[in-house]
Amino acid sequence: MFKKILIANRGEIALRVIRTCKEMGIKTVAVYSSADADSLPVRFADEAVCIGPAPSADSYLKIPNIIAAAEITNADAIHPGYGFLSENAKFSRICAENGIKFIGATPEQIEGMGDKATAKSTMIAAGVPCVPGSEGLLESAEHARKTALEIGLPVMMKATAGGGGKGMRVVWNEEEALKAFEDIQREASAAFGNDGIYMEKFIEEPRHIEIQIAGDQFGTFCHMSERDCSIQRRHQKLVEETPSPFMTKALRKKMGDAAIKAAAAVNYEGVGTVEFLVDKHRNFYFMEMNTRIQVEHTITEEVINFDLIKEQIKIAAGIPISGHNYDPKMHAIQCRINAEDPYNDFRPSPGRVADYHSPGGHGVRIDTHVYADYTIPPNYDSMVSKLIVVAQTREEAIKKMHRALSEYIIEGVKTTIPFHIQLLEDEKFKKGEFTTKFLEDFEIKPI
Ligand code: MV4
Repeated sequence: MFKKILIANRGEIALRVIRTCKEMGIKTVAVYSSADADSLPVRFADEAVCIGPAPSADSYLKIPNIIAAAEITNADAIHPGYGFLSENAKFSRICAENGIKFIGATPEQIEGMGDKATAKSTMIAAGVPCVPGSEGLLESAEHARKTALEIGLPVMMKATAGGGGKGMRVVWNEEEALKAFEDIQREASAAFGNDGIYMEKFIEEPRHIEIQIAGDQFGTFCHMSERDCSIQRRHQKLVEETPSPFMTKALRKKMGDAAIKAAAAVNYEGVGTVEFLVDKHRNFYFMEMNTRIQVEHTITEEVINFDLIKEQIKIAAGIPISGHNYDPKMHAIQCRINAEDPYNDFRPSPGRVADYHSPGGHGVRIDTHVYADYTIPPNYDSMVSKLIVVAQTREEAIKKMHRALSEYIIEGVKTTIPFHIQLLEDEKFKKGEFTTKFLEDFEIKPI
């Protein structure tokens, strides 16, 4: 087992990883920017190293500084959390070259999954269901127009280097296909330095359902149930739950098997997530594979009573997986509490948290790095905390979450708490009737 892990991240996920390391008897090194000198990960880690000034590009993304911190402290592994360098092939490679175990995917896996058209070809070859579409990349605007007619309108055009909603367009007619090709090509070459574009049938009003998987160095895999992440706004998830209210036992088995096929096709080692689009007929299609721990891993932990960070560290150390395929008996929901103003287009609201009181009680979990008098810096994402509840049924989980939100006191910054309270009171949401389009039509009532 590792003796000392450096956590190349900040905020709640840095704290989350430190907690599991402590329980496993592994020493920890926090790295921090000058904006995070007073943060809880710095206080709770065994050692802490400043890696630069506030901007991420000069600190949490600065590979030489992080590697130097690992060498100075003699860390034998690096946990990258989510975001920042967690899916950076170059960082994964440099860690390996310096004899430091990167707790994440290999450079080859990150590159293979990062190029969406390549990832899709790999999945088709492995027998994972994908949205019908172009074979490989489109060569020209005219090729795009012809392919759109062959596939059948509407279609979606996507930059192969995109993902998470960047570089994509819905196309409803031939003229739009011509224009979308030119537009995406220009945008993608500026944004990603890669102008490859592919096309697929547009799935209208899908659900976003993802499967948590784990695989070890011995080629054993398991799927650990799903998460429904359809409640998103501009590709930012706000609420996640498991099980999905749309799931059936038969669909879970089919999607779980497909997720394992996807992971096995790239010899995946570690914990990961396979994202699917699910249409109203319960057809499902591979979308992306995430080779990192995700923000919403918490709800899976609650329903299967299992520490996914511990599993991640154990797999990286060469220990066989201890998870298995699950049909969860409990229901968990996570609300992302962001320092954003839901009455003002979710505008970021960083600043000093003047007062802070978090809810508690049976079945309530909070993952946060925030405390009273903490100042949320403007340099990073605006997440304040993750509020997670677990209960026997979805109905009880919704009631518990509503109760917990009503106890939550965060003063000095605007938060998404009022949004969450109203969402939980929505009749359609309560019935589990929602797709990725739900928040487009959801209007928050004035106070
Ligand atoms: C789609 C789609 C409909 N049809 N592909 C958005 C993020 C990127 N990973 C893929 N996305 C989509 N791909 C086809 N063929 C609709 C979306 C989509 C979406 C997917 C998941 C969650 C929220 C979404 C919001 C808008 C569009």
